[in-house]
Amino acid sequence: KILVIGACGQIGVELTLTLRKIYGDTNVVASDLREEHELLKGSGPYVSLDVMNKEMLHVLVIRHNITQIYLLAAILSATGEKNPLLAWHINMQSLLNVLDIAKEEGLDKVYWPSSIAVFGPNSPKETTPQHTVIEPTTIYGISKFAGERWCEYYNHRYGVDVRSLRYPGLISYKSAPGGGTTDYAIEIFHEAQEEKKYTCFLSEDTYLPMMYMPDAIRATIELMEAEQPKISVRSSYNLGAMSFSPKEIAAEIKKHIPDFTISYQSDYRQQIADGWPKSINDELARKDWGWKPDYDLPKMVTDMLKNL
Ligand code: VAH
Repeated sequence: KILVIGACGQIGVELTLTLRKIYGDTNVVASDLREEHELLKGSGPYVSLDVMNKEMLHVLVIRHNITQIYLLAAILSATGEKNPLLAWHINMQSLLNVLDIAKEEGLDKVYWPSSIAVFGPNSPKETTPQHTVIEPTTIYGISKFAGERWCEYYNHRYGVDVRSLRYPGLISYKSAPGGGTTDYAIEIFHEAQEEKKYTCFLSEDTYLPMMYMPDAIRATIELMEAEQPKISVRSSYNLGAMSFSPKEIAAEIKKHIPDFTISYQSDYRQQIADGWPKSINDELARKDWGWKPDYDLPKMVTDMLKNL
């Protein structure tokens, strides 16, 4: 049985629905601190869980015969900078609780997301390599980099089959984003449809690696279903699809909503974005387990506007 922790979040909702489609509704237990998300209601078992409570998590794993855990609960980059010590505590202790229970109970697999936020101003900006200078400057990035080190440690030392992806900014319409720096790329669609205008909190040429949620969910499943010998990275795989700037996504939206206008008002999130890569080299994911993105900017914008 699979346990999804953070099932009501931006990734959690879609991952839970997809896992239920593949493995069967009753085989995927959704959990979150918050009450059950509308889209999950009636689609399978749901439990209220605080992942920081290791004993509660351990009891839940045993009671529900859990054999795999997907840990998606985290404080993201923008929110993290407002409360660094809380973000560090939540992002690290939740992972350590899951890894230690996975070791103790001999779970089959664990999934934990990292992020391109592990890279900092001193990393190469273009086609950022899998192995390079990694000096994150946000607490979120620091916690994700430290988490990668713990994942590799639990794999090499205790044989825990934990797998991870460095997601780019993720864009989706089914559930709200959770306080990230890339959230502008989701807000812009809502504002374009409702107000026909959007004031972007990043400057027009802030070029960032991005991915449409269907691609991110498929990448996660494909990584988790890959045969163990194919996995050569036990920290976290670079994963890419496309890169764009606010100016470029606004122009693409304008093709569908001609009188849409965008203005720019950078805030504290500009500095976070400026420290991140512009594009990612994900050749290892492509070589090891056949990664290939499906959505580019035009295809994503069309699908987002159709579904919003
Ligand atoms: C954030 N959406 O903005 C997340 C992600 C690469 C960005 O990690 O914090």
